[in-house]
Amino acid sequence: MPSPKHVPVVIVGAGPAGLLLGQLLYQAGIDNIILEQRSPDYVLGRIRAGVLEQVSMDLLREAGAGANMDRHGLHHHGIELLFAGQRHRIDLHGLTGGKYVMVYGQTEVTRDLMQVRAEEGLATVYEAAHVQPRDYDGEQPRVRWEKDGELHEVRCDFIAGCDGFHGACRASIAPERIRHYEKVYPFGWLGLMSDTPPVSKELIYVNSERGFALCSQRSLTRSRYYLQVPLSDKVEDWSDEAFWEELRRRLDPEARERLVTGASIEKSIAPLRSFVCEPMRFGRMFLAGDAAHIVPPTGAKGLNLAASDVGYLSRAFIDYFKNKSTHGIDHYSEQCLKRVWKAERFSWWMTSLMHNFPEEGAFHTRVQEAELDYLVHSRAASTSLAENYVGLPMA
Ligand code: RFL
Ligand code: PHB
Repeated sequence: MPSPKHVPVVIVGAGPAGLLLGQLLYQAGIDNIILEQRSPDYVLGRIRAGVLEQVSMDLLREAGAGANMDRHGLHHHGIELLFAGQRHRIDLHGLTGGKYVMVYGQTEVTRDLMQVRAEEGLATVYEAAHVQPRDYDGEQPRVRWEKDGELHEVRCDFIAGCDGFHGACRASIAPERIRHYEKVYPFGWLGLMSDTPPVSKELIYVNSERGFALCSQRSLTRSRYYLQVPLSDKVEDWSDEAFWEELRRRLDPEARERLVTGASIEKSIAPLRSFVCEPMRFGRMFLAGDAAHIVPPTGAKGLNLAASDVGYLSRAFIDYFKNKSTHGIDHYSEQCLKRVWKAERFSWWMTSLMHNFPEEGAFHTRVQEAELDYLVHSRAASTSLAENYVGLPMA
C-alpha cells in the first residue's frame, strides 16, 4: 500500500495505547496511520498486564473492541493479601459501591484491537524502521520511516507518541525541555505462565520473608505467577522446578497444597521502575502510555494508565477536528499528569508495602508489618486500597 501524503494523526507504536487511540479516532471519523517497529507476532508475544479497570473496559467497548473481553474476561470482586502466613481478603466490590476489575490479558486486548483495525482496513505499517518524528513545533509535523530499505514520509496535524518507554518520540525531544522523575527498585519480577488452573479464584499478593510473590491468572485454565528476584538473576538460572519450589515456599499451607504446577509456556524477568516525564505535550506531538510514564506492576496500573491517556487524547483530538477547539489539547498534559501521579503514588506504595527491602533493615520490616495489619483491620485503609485498585474515575 503506498503511504498517504497527509493524514490527520500519525500514531507511533502499535501497543495497547497506539491501537486503542487509532480505534477511538476511527470511530469518530478521524483518519490515522500507525507505525510500529516490530512484527504483529512480536507485539503479541510480549506477556504483560492482566487486570483492567472500569475505565479501560469502557474505552475498549467504545472503541468497538470489547466483545471478546465481555465474553471471556473474568470479573474479580476482591483480591487477597497474604502476610505473616495468613490470607486476608480485600472486598473491592463491597468497599467501592459495586466496582470490580476484569482479568483479561494484555495480549488478548492487543489481539482484539489488531483484529478490529484489520477488519476496518486501517493503515498499520509493521516493521517500520528508524521512525523519526519531525517539525512538531511548527504547524505541519512530518514523520519519516524506512520499510524494506525505502524511505517514507507523511505529513500530519498531530503525532501521538505511543511507542513505549524506549521509543523514538520522547527520545527526539531536546533534554532541556523535559523534566524526568525516576525511581529504580533493587529487584525484578520473574514471571511464569502455565496452562494450569489458578491456585485461587482471586489474585493473591504475597509478602513473605523470602520476598514478594503474586498469583494471577488469565483464565480458569491458565495461570500467571510472579516472584520477586534480585536484579542479578537471569531467567536461565530458573528452571520451572526451581520456580515452583520457590513459589510454594512463599505461599500459605492451603495454597501450597492446592497449587497445580506444569510446564511453563513463558518465563521472563522484568525490572521495576517508577518514571514520569513532564510535560506530555511538545508542540503538536503528544506522549501517551509507557512513552510518558512507567509504574512498577504491583498496582496493575500501567496498561490502565495507557488507556486513560488515550481516552483524554482522543477526546482532545475529536474536540479539535470536530469543534475547532484547542481546549482539550491545551489541557492534555495537565489532565493526564494529575491522574498519572495518583497511579504512581499507589504503585510505589503497594510496591513498598509488599516487597522485601533487605537494605532498609529491620525497622522497615516492622513498619511494613504494622501497616499491613492496619490495612486489613481498618475499613478506611482497606477502602483506600480498594478505591485505587479498581481505578480512580477519569475527570
Ligand atoms: P507498549 O506496550 O510498550 O507499546 C509500545 C509499542 O511501541 C513500539 N515501538 C516503536 N514503534 C515504532 N518506532 C519506534 N522507535 C518504537 N519503539 C517502540 C513497541 O514495539 C510497542 O509495540 O506501551 P503502551 O502501549 O503504552 O502500553 C503500556 C503497557 O504495555 C504497560 O504499561 C503494561 O504492560 C504494564 N503492566 C501492567 N499494567 C496494568 O495495567 N496491569 C497489569 O496487571 C500489568 N502487569 C505490566 C504488568 C508490565 C509488566 N512488564 C513486563 C513491564 C506486568 C509486567 C510483568
Ligand atoms: C498479571 O496478571 O500479569 C498481573 C496482575 C496483577 C498485577 C500485575 C500483573 O498487579
